[in-house]
Amino acid sequence: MAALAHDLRLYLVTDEYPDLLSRVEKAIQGGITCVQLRRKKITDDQFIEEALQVRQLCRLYQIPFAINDRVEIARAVNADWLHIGQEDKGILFARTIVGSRTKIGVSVHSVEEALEAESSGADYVGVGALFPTSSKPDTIPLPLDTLRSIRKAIGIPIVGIGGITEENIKRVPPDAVDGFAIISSILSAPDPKSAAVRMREAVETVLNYQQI
Ligand code: 3NM
Repeated sequence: MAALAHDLRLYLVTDEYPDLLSRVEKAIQGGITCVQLRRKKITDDQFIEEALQVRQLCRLYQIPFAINDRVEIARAVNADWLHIGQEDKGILFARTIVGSRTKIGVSVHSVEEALEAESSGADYVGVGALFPTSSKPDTIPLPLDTLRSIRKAIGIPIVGIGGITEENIKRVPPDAVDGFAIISSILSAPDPKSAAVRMREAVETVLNYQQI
């Protein structure tokens, strides 16, 4: 768990951005600790092509590479992790496809969903949205108390997601998460490398504070 929690500290999630590969590489150079390829609007063939490119970057910089949602593609490209939502086919199905070596993360929004994910064999959960976000319009900000309750209820690592910025990250309750998943605060920045450097510093400040 310690190694996984370490890799989850600053989790870059992708979206529809021009020059995505170059932005992701800059973000890696700035200090993100893993990358999840999340693209909703492209075909399987396009997704596979992009997945192979992002995987190559992750291998080069030796950070884990995750695929969002597309279970068969995660297996086909030998992703390190697969991340699924509540609306996907479920962790038991996913596990039969990707096997036991691929770590599986599940998005959860309540204590019940978190317990269910853990008992079904999830390796980590994503909890969100922590703050309002325009990257995923259908998500609803959760009371931070729910995050605290999820922390108490489960033993697997937790990644906070949704609208996280250098400023509001300080409002996340101490000891509630192992890492932060971010799209726009890094990928929308004019310079994703320096945005990632600043965000990594903010993440380390919050996480180190929690350990004191
Ligand atoms: N999932 P940004 S919020 C992909 O609440 C995603 O489960 C969420 O992007 C959830 O850092 C979200 O730009 C979007 O807010 C995160």
